Amino acid sequence: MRLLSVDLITLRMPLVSPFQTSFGTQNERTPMLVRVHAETAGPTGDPVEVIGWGECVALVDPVYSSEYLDGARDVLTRFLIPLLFAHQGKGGTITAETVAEVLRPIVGNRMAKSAIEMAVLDAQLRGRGESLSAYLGATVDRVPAGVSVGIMPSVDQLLETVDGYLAQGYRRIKLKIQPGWDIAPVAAIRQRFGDELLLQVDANAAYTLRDAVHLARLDEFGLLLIEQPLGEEDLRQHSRLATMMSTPMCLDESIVSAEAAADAIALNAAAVINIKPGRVGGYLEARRIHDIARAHGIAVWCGGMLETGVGRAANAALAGLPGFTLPGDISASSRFFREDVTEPFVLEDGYIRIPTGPGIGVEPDADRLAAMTTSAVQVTSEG
Ligand code: OSB
Ligand code: MG
Repeated sequence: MRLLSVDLITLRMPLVSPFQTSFGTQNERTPMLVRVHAETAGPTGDPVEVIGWGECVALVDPVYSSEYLDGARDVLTRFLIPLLFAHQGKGGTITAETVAEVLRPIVGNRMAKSAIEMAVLDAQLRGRGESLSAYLGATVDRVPAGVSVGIMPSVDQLLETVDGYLAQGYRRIKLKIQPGWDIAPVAAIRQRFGDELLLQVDANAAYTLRDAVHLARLDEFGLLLIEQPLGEEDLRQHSRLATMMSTPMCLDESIVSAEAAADAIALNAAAVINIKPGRVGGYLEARRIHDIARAHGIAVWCGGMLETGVGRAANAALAGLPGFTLPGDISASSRFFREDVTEPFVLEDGYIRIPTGPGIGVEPDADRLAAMTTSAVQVTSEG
């Protein structure tokens, strides 16, 4: 395709309730959408002008990973998008499948890279009228919805919150844990809702290997998995911890690429992998991780980063691939937002329907987008 312009649109969206994890409390989300305007091959091969959308999942502060919103905007504006225009200026064409290779000279910054690759992919698919789910190889038309439940001020409030989600139909509960909020909330949930409930926990790197004996107390509760108890770079230590407890080890923060996934599997550091397209550099790398895990018999599920309908649509498509055998953090828009920038995703019998339209299959509503926008920058070939 021929890139014409790229807009980086930052939004402000209040959360319906504070979301507390071991790394902090979020009261609002400030997603950055990427809007690509391009000329690409239409259904008959003739050029058509299209718009494509991407979403950058970086948080405001570098507390989940090293990337953060202002840094992602900066690297996109000053390095990544100019590299694409430079490639084009030298006669190269831009395709979703080659974006990562063109951007390879810039190290890391995977959330920023993912956002621009996603927008290019959406534009390319919209041009030829193909859905992202068909492109990626999804084999179902809906995915079971799981919900990530933050750390609460009290166990009573937690039970009430989980009760509400189960009443809405959520099919799997993930509890955020941290030292001081782990065994007791899990025990209370099991006691109240029984052993059949699909339950898992996520520590966001809040523990160390010295906590192994304590964490092994979770084993009696029949959890699906424990997600990222140790640090991002602690692959060997996760492997060691996995021998000290029976709850399946799942990695999130540590899986930054297909290479990291291959290492984690080889080291027995992960029995399960949480795949987040933003964290690994895009939907194409996410699919490669799915393929590697599947070839090794490792279960995967699709993580979330409080996405707007834009990212949620694409995550649902990815989660439709056959290796996604566990419910993901793919919830209704209302889990986080009173108002979404797209038509809201809703639960239908505990499932989220995968969009079938061209590209990601959804679009921001122009009025809501304008109302939520706090800043917008445009990058063109003129620089
Ligand atoms: O660790 O999975 C995580 C949200 C922000 C940052 C990290 C994580 C999360 C979630 C998922 O738990 C939230 C969602 O449903 O989008
Ligand atoms: Mg996680």
